[in-house]
Amino acid sequence: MNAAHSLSILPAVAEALAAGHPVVALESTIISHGMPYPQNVQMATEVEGIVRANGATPATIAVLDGVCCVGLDADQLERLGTEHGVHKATTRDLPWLIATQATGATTVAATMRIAALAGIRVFATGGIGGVHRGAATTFDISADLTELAVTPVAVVSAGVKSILDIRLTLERLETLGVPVVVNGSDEFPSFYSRESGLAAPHRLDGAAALASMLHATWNVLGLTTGISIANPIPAADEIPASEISAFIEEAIVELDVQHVSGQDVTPFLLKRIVERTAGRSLVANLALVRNNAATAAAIAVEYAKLQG
Ligand code: PSU
Ligand code: MN
Repeated sequence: MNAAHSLSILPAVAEALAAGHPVVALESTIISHGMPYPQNVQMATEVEGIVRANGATPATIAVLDGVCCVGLDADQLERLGTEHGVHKATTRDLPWLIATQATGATTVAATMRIAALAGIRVFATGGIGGVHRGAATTFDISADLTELAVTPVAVVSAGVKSILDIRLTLERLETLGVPVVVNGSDEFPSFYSRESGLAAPHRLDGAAALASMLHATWNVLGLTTGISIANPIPAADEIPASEISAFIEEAIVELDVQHVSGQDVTPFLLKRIVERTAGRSLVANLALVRNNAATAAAIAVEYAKLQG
């Protein structure tokens, strides 16, 4: 086993990277553990189309049979969306997956790491992980935050879901030295909602301004951190925080009752919220992922121009 055999880049992605054309990474935990079938595979396929329509090449990332794949074909997307026993993989799981030739759907953290290996700088997802409510006793803080501290990839998300403690998540990102910026809003968004009650650490409006911040981070200052770009859900698709909060509280209580812990916490909460909102949360989730894919592609296009 050597590095060349453990990293496989889809030809279309490799060509785009070699030519300096814009590429957008996409994660796969959202496919295998974040949404039900068949919406997960439809979403993954549609989102790749949105990235293309906005001028960039999509690269969905996963580990298949021990190979870190950058760019997946239709059969591979279907496999991730349907196969049982696909591991949820954060960065620390990657060595084991490679060593055992296992299959894993990559979280934001693991996707960032593999994207960086391939030379991809922009990544679109739904929501990032963060500091869980009750972290003072559970110590449950997503490895997405520590990865953002060390891996130079810009992650476009709809902010942080209120299954997490948003205030503490922003504190942690500050401590870790991760630039955080909100696209087009003065408030940090909370995934389903444009509001969270917390101010945006910084605000920029539009892809060109955001790309200039990527350039400043890596090319001017030589920082090696990631960047968290929060892109609020479109107003027409949002679910007010007041409507979803009761469902989230109930799902969190259920965690204890059912003794759910560790890496199962986030997938469990996501599934419960979809069930409790009778699918309404899924519609909002799909809308914000589409929006993030379009924004990320536009940023990748602008950033590529700055590298010319
Ligand atoms: N939040 C969502 N949807 C998701 C996830 C988070 O709204 O699908 C996934 C992402 O892959 C994220 C991961 O990186 O959950 C975080 O898991 P954990 O909390 O175990 O670090
Ligand atoms: Mn966790």
